[in-house]
Amino acid sequence: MKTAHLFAAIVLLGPIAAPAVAQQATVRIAIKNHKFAPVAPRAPANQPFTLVVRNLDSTPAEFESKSLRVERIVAAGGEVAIQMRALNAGRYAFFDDFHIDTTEGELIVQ
Ligand SMILES: [Cu+2]
Repeated sequence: MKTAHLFAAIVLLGPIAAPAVAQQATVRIAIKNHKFAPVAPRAPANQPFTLVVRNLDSTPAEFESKSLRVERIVAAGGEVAIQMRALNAGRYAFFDDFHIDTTEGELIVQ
């Protein structure tokens, strides 16, 4: 029965989940020496995308953006993948809430 249930779940989820993942863009941002790289990453407008924030520093960071409504702690040496909703074209400021003085970035959605 377990095998049959698993098979049924794959059949149900497969066609819906696979195309959505394949089409979605991934935007990557790294944090190094308490600075973002790139400082102004670009993302596609009007479509959901995945934002991956990788922290290369040995201290935790908190990726935060008021306009994007995101606030996520990124462990030292860690990485988070944030599912973003479709955004209008524009510029969305972000920062590391644990190192506000040195971190400043802007997501350019176009
Ligand atoms: Cu915060």
